[in-house]
Amino acid sequence: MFNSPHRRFNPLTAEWVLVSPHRAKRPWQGQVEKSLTASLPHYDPTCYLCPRNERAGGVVNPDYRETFVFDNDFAALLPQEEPSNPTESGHPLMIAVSERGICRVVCFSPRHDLTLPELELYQIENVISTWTRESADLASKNFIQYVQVFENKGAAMGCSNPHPHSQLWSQSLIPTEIAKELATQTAYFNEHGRPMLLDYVREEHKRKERILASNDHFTAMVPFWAVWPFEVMVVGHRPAAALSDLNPAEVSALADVFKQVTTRYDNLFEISFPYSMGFHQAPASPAGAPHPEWVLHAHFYPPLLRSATVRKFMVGYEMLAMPQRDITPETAAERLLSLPLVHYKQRS
Ligand code: H2U
Ligand code: ZN
Repeated sequence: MFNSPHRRFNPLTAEWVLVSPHRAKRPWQGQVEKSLTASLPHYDPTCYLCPRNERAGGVVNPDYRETFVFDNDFAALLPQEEPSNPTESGHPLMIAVSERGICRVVCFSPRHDLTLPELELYQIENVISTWTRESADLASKNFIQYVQVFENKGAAMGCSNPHPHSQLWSQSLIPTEIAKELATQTAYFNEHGRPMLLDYVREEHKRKERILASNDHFTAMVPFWAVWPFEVMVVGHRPAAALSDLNPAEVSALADVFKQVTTRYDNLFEISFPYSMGFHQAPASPAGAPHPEWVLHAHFYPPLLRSATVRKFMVGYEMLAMPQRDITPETAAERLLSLPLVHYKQRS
């Protein structure tokens, strides 16, 4: 079945992906080009994220030594009390509702040149703890329903600055992707009495075809229903609604899995591998509401397909009909697993 066109179901979004493995018979025969990655300085005097430098709004960054958090100077959402244009409902086909929120930026470290896989484990733990602290702070605001932690990495993903950083956007609406995952996980839990993602991880461990990294508390795999060629999902081993539910051992375990996944990513084409990565936490509101259906997880969506310069475009059929992929998730996992766990820059 898996050598001919078929579709796979994503139970988290209740959407299908078309898989066309026969089109990928020759996927890695083409030349693998290495893009020349300019080596970055430890400190860049023109970078608005480096310590001691001035940002766009005129604020000067502190001489920070670990992570650094600030409110986004060009935030997509604002915490305004009184919306200047309240709900517009003159016609049911033209609905606009004002939206409140808070956006923050999190720098991983003072170093302009060190991405996640190049950081020490304790530094990755520190980044996760910063995401946790900031998520909890934003979730505690009465008008916030959801906190999205994400990293846009690389120019290919529209990242505006190579200084390793991530963002938190929090808002008063449960966003589209979260609403889908809440509905599917709730329905599964009501039907089976178990969280969907725990059943899924158990099945992946039985099959051992798509797992990339695993320890006591987290598993990373190319999901059965992956859309992006080298998509990865990192899933916890127990129900957890939010990053703030993790204990110190789980934070270390998560850092370990993140380091393994991002190292393999960089080693694939020996470049700093671009992606959009983000955590899916349960809605933050109503505060304290139990979420036995929710298993904390992260999605990595990398755009590259065949080389450092050949990317997968979500165009044509994908835009107009449904997502499609050529290489199977199993082939992608096999390829990532064949790579060393030592970062290419650290190999002599
Ligand atoms: P991305 O490169 O992932 O888009 O993130 C950079 C963010 O940093 C972006 O959202 C913000 C932009 O609004 N920013 C500031 O807050 N201050 C600045 O001085 C420049 C950029
Ligand atoms: Zn910098």
